[in-house]
Amino acid sequence: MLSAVSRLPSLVSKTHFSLGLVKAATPFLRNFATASEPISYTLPETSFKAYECEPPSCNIEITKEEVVDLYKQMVLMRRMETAADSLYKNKKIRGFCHLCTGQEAVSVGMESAITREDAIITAYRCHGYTLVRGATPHQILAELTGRSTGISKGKGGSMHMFAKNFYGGNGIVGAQVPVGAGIAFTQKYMGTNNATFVLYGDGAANQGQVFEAYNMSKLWDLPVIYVCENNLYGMGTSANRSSANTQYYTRGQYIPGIQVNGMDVLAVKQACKWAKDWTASGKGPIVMEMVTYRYGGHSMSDPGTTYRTREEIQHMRSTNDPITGLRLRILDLGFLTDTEIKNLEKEARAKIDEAAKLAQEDPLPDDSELWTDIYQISQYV
Ligand SMILES: Cc1ncc(C[n+]2csc(CCOP(=O)(O)OP(=O)(O)O)c2C)c(N)n1
Ligand SMILES: [Mg+2]
Repeated sequence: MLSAVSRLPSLVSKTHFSLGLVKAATPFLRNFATASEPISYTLPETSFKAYECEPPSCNIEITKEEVVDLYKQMVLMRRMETAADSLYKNKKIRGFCHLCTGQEAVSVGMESAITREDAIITAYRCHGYTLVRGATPHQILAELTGRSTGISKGKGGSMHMFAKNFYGGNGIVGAQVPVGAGIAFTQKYMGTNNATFVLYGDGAANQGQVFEAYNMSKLWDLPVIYVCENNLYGMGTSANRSSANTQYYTRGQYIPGIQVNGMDVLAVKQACKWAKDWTASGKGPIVMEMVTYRYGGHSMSDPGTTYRTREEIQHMRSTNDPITGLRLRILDLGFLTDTEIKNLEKEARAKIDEAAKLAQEDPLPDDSELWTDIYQISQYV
């Protein structure tokens, strides 16, 4: 009888990284002096692939403080999405709801590499980005439950969340890509030396407007990083059925690109730092493919198991999970003990339980809110 792994679709076994990623590639380094003192660490060689450029270095500096913080953020995000899942199933959240469970390392790693003056724009799978851009779990869960305390005053819902220098939360597949190029144009025009990270999926990657945005941004050498979150599926269609070339990092043709292990938060951080330096040095756009995986269905109305096997999902969880991977590293490096990690997880659970409780008690938006935030009443829009 075939093992579960050998029955996986070839795309998954070819595209994804093995459990090797979670094993520390450097010897044990337990003698760090303080939580904020950096130590040298080597990422697995398979972390990056490059197209028409040199890949980022696998040698990085990390501190205990930073690694533990990344872990806490990913755990908090996963808990928040788990709470959203159960609120939805209890009919406290209505309408669309797209969870990012499994993809936490991308948003958390990205935010840790940039500043709040850099911009991010994404599609509808946006709860995680809203969290890393500074919204509280309470504001996000209140938005999902349609409360006036939500980040969009309860009027946006799952797909329409915003924060400072976070331009959404966009429901039309691919539409955020040229908008992101426009934000980068503004950054260049204003001479701010910031960059824009534009996220889109493997499904969106085939749209014409993506290539139009590539073209304009290369002509003007805009500080834009096109980040394809390749979670292997666009709704129920696998990437190899929708894309003639699934090496998304090569699809900028005249724009260099890198492929990144999007299940490894440290690799994501290193890649985003590298990409920001690239744009800051005036070399123009870069394409980045984050190889990742969503555990849940496309949205809450999709069980997510009709177009892929349960074995595949289980395999990804047990060999590539971003949280388990970082937990193993933390233990390996002697940064925290098992009990300390369990305590962090308990704290995250308590924070989210409290946020979910508050969100459900908060008031609905007032009827008068129907008429606000529709038009910008000013001379300059
Ligand atoms: C212009 C447009 N076409 C179709 C849809 C319906 N739709 C919503 S999500 C989606 C799949 C997109 O997949 P992908 O870009 O891989 O993103 P993921 O959901 O995997 O994050 C489709 C076809 C839409 N919202 N907008
Ligand atoms: Mg996808």
